[in-house]
Amino acid sequence: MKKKLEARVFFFFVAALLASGSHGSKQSDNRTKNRAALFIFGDSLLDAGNNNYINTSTLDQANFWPYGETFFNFPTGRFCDGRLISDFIAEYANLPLIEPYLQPGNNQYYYGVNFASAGAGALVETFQGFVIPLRTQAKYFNKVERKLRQELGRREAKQVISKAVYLFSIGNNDYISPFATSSHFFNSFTPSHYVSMVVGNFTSVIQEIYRKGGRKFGVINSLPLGCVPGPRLLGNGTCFHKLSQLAVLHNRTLSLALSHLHKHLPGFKYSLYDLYTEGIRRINHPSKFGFKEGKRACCGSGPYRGQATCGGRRGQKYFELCEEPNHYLFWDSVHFTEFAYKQFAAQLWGSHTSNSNSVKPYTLSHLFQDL
Ligand SMILES: *[C@@H]1O[C@H](CO)[C@@H](O)[C@H](O)[C@H]1NC(C)=O
Ligand SMILES: *[C@@H]1O[C@H](CO)[C@@H](O)[C@H](O)[C@H]1NC(C)=O
Ligand SMILES: *[C@@H]1O[C@H](CO)[C@@H](O)[C@H](O)[C@H]1NC(C)=O
Ligand SMILES: *[C@@H]1O[C@H](CO)[C@@H](O)[C@H](O)[C@H]1NC(C)=O
Ligand SMILES: CC(=O)N[C@H]1CO[C@H](CO)[C@@H](O)[C@@H]1O
Repeated sequence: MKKKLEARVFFFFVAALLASGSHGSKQSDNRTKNRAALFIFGDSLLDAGNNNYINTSTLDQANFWPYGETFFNFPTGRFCDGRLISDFIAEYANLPLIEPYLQPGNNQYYYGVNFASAGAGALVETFQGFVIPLRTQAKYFNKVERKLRQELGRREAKQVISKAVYLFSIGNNDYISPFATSSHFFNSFTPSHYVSMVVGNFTSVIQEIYRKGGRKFGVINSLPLGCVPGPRLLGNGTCFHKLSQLAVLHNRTLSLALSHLHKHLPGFKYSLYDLYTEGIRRINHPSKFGFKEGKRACCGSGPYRGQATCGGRRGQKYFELCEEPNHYLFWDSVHFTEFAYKQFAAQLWGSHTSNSNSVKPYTLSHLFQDL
């Protein structure tokens, strides 16, 4: 177990338990009207602190300084200096911050809830035992759906579910884990078979939510995995090709799978955000997007600050921290800064200033407005 932990130089992340309810349907009436809730699933790109409440390692947690140093002024569990894409989306949609499912006392789901868990993948094998896999996140959603039905009644609950937007970032860890652990699971498959399993498990969760009445899905594809600071170490300063190849294959397969669902499921709508392409653009031309540094992380150690030592709680006390996170594209060995997430969120939302062709076929604001 220890060996396996130490071998994990870099990684990602993600949510869940059910608390009992309090408010009756009368009070919720106005809250659910004319407003779409936001349910969040996936990995560390979207985990707002669920992993604070599971038995895992500090590799999969970010609840210590300097995580959270800019916006929240305390470590919330987000793998970032500040807010994540999902936090900005909630703000644009006039929702409050969407709380982690496992956060004690969090049992109000009218605005949605966050199930994401850092390190999680679509496959249960991915960082097994340390994360909340997507399948378990979906089970927690089923509990939430049942609770909404009990509180609001079948009809109103159904409305909340069908108006809601379901936001996902998943797959990154399924591709990182084979290089970060000594597990041989990955080696039993060809890359394309492996990718089809990842996307297959992902879309089966989407279909399960669709069967419960969910209709509006926001999906963030894989980031350029080989070109982030941690994996760049393995590539001797260039992008780690094997990992980027998996991300590209994932993006193609995912894009086809979603358009297939769109054709075959009545009422199914989605926004697919091409984080891969937008990430590469900023890595290659940081100054065009307001960054001073596109390859080196703000927090960490070693070349590119690619070693996952940010915070000094992961087996090595020494780490470096930049003065101004907003000058950097990357916050730590695999994660972006708040400044970067804000740009991605604006594009995914489709705000007028973002001017992006990287969200298709609908923008997320379109899905939210479509009540
Ligand atoms: C809902 O809103 C209406 C006016 O918008 C108000 O009169 C009513 O009291 C509200 N109901 C609840 C339960 O808050
Ligand atoms: C947490 O996991 C460790 C091993 O990873 C184990 O020794 C410990 O008993 C677990 N604690 C709980 C509360 O489950
Ligand atoms: C889901 O992943 C498992 C491995 O965890 C695999 O055996 C199964 O075939 C996958 N399912 C789909 C629909 O691809
Ligand atoms: C990186 O460089 C070292 C020494 O120059 C070499 O042994 C190693 O094979 C290189 N790795 C890659 C992935 O190119
Ligand atoms: C590099 C690459 O292949 N990017 C693709 C990722 O997937 C999207 C579809 O969402 C394509 O448009 C990109 O070209």
